[in-house]
Amino acid sequence: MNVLTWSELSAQEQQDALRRATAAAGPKVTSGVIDILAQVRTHGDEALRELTARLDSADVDALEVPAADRQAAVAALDPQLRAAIIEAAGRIRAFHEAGMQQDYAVQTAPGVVCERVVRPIRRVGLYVPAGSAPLPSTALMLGIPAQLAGCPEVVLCTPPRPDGSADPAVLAAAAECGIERVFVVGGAQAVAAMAYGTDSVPRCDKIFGPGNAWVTEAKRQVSTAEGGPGIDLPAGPSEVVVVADAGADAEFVAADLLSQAEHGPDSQVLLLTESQELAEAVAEQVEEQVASLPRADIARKALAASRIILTPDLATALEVVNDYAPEHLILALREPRDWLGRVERAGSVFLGDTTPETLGDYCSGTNHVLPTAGAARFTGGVNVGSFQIAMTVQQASPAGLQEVGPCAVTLAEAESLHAHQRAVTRRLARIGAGGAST
Ligand code: HSO
Ligand code: ZN
Repeated sequence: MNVLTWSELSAQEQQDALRRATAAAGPKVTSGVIDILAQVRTHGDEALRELTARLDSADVDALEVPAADRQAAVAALDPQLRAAIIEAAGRIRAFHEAGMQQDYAVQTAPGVVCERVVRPIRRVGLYVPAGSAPLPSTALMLGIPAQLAGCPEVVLCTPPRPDGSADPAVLAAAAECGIERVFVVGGAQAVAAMAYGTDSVPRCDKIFGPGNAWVTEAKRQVSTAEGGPGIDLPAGPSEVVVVADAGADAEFVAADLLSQAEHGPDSQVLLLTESQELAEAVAEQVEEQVASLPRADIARKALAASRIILTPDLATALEVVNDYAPEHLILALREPRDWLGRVERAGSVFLGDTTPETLGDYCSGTNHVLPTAGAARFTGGVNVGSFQIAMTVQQASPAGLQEVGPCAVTLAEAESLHAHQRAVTRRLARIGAGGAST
């Protein structure tokens, strides 16, 4: 890994050091996605089968996995894996449940009550990737909050295996979240199916989930079309920043960096440290550990664009973190909690030497669908609220209208919106005649 000394870099070089490997989708992906969306929109299921044969090399007749197949796959799953899925689901459920938004009501003036009531999104579409490997954990991270939100219809799309079947662990995770509609469709064509609807796949109101550049671009395109579905986040290539002090363990830090580097060649991992000795030890450890990884090729590509940055002190490291706004931040510090207050922008933060990011990816309870590419500047990750609509409600009694109506009349006058004004004054005229009580 490249070692850079922050204080010796010009402003431009500092910016370059933090530049992410991937920016927006290239023209090939953009036009390829336009093409796929159009095919699915016009030819529905027939296009899905054709694209699946061509892009996933799988012949799929029935796009939906029948209930009997889902149950059989779950029953045949390795019991240890099934138990781990159930165990993880329990903690993810507990954490997400505690963070649910509540309804509330405020009397903002005598006789005027304003409320917020939360409603589930009616039909949600979850995308569970299986590019280099199927990700049952992603099915949990999306399915559990959808279930807690009370979404009445949850649709899950995942790419088929070469024999046309869905990955059994993804099916088990889906079953654990009560998902009853699973489709073997992947890539941009899955996003298109959920956005427009086909004979088999229902049209969804919001589409969730990570994916490759094609999936991300498809989500972007369908969500910006008129009447298109909502989307969760641009969940792009994985990122981790580790901030480590001289007391950190180089072996652990290197393992954490590699855990995200192995996701894809465009993953980005950064180490920020004030200790030259630790920087060197981590660089050495990374070299040693990567050699024995089955996904060494992928990790090496990601490492080529990744860096170790020596900062003059930890305070500067935290400033860099806030500029970069990483998806994951590991504070490998002696007193990590003391530094947490300085973190303003990160998707998910991991404190101390015994909290590997892997725990958040799978089973500690937090969500792993998180803002990437700097989106942590303005949003957090997926949560139960992502699957809900927060609706406001209000009721004014006659006395309430008398109380706040004049304020509206003055503001409507200032905006020259006389119909608005009259909607109040005509009522006030009548109430005035009859008198009002709260
Ligand atoms: N770290 C990924 C999520 C994941 N990790 C799934 C393992 N499985 C999100 O950046
Ligand atoms: Zn991961």
